[in-house]
Parts: sequence; C-alpha cells; structure tokens
Amino acid sequence: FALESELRQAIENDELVLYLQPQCGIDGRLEGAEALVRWRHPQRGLVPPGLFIPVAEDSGLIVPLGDWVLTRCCELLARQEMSHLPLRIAVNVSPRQFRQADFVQRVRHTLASTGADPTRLLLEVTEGVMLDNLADTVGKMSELAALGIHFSIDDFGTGYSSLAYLKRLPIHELKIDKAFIQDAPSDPNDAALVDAILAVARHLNLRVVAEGVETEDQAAFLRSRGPLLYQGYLTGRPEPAEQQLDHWLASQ
Ligand code: G
Ligand code: G
Ligand code: MN
Ligand code: NA
Repeated sequence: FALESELRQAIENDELVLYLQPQCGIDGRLEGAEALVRWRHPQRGLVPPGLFIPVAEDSGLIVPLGDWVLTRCCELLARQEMSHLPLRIAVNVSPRQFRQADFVQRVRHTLASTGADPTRLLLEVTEGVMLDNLADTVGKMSELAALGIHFSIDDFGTGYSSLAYLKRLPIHELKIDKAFIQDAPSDPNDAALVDAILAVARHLNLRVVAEGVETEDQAAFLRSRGPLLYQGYLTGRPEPAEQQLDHWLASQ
C-alpha cells in the first residue's frame, strides 16, 4: 500500500504537523486543547487524519506516529510560555498504541526527557480499550494517573462500554461525540442521550466535553443542560500549534 510506505517516510521526514483545537468554558475562557495531527504531504497537500490514522493503526505505524505526537505535545508543555496558559493538552491514544506492553514506560520516558509536567497532560482513549483487557487497562491507567495524568473517554456513547467499567477506571472526563451534539437541538433521541451522558458524568464526578459544537443553537441547548466544556468550530477550529499558542498568549 503506497500510503503506508509514504507515511513511514513522513514520520521520519517530519512531514507531520501538530494542530491544536481549543476547549472553552461557557464564558469562553480557554480551559484546554486537543492535539490533532495533520500530514503536510509534498504532493497531496494537507492530508486529514481520517485518511491516514486508519492506515497507521492497521500497519502499526500508529506507534511511532503516536510517539511523535506525544513528544511534540510534551515539548510544548515544557516551554516557559506555557506557564502563562492555564490549559491541559489532550492527546489521542489509539487502541493499538495503548496496548503496547511498554506504553506506560514510553509516556514516562517522554515526560522525563522533555521535562513536561504530567498534570498538564490528558490522554484520550476510546471505549474499545476498556473492553479489550480490563485488567491491563486498569493497571496502565492507574500507573499513569498516579503521575497526575488525566484520562478522557473519547467519542463516548458510540461504543459499548458498560457503566460498571467506567467506575473501575481512573477517568476524569467524558467527551460526547459530535454526532449526538449536532442533532441534539432538533432530535429528542439525541437530546435524551446527551442528558443521560451528563447524568452519568454527574454521578461519577466527571468533567464533560461536548465535541463538534458548530452553531449557537447547539451551544444554547448545551447551556440549558448543565456545566461542560465546548470544543468545536463555534469556539475555535484546529490551528497549527505555534500559531494557536501565539494567538492565546497574545489574548491573555
Ligand atoms: O481532525 P479530524 O476530525 O479530521 O480527525 C479525524 C480523526 O483522527 C479523529 O478521530 C481523531 O481522533 C483522529 N486523530 C487526530 N489526531 C490524532 C492523533 O494524534 N492520534 C490518534 N490516534 N488519532 C488522531
Ligand atoms: O475522534 P476525535 O474526537 O479525536 O476527533 C475530533 C475531530 O473532530 C477532530 O479531528 C476535529 O477536526 C473535528 N472537529 C472539531 N470541531 C468540529 C466541529 O465543530 N465540527 C465538525 N464537523 N468536526 C469538528
Ligand atoms: Mn479526540
Ligand atoms: Na471524539
């Protein structure tokens, strides 16, 4: 597969680009940012992750790719200017990356070699990793949580996680998938799902991030439902990390 060998090269040639998307409180205050990788291909231009993350996952390239993203994020966190920005950076961790036997060691190593503060790091995992091997997942998450790292369940509500699992894991946050958010103001079923997720989060004392908030209608619906963070085009698109940081620092 051509894309696979090109992607292997891309990781080595530094063709990947780190983007950040803001996560804001109801008052618009910056609370966090999600790291989203892009591929600046010399011929194809900017390749969206939806096209190459699945290839990376299937081929195992997600491991070096994930290391690249984590390292860039930890380097950012370790920068002096970051002490002026009150945010945590959320990094997506793919199931295959999380299942690596040395995943915990790699994260520790990256924190140590960059000097990043672990309490500024949040790892996003999907519901699938909970189902895979619960004992292994509990072990890895507990070790990392003990360092101060937070965990978030990405695309919550689209998988098959049981609430019993949620209770057994050191999780701090649920992210409501954009599919639910986008139809919630008009679709009573999606509205009910959003309410159910917020109820679970309240009971388990978890923070909630609503993803894919694009319109005022969606924001108004969410405002009427309870406290959460907003991530979406309405409050800010993903932008190259350097540009995004300059922008945030200038508006401090
Ligand atoms: O930015 P966009 O919506 O096109 O991203 C598409 C998908 O790619 C999302 O599901 C997102 O979680 C995933 N993705 C983006 N960056 C990363 C990354 O650094 N690591 C992993 N594993 N997935 C990522
Ligand atoms: O799977 P994950 O949640 O990591 O992916 C988040 C993806 O959602 C990112 O790739 C980002 O580009 C995309 N995204 C962020 N905000 C919006 C939005 O408001 N609308 C839509 N359609 N996509 C968004
Ligand atoms: Mn995510
Ligand atoms: Na998501």
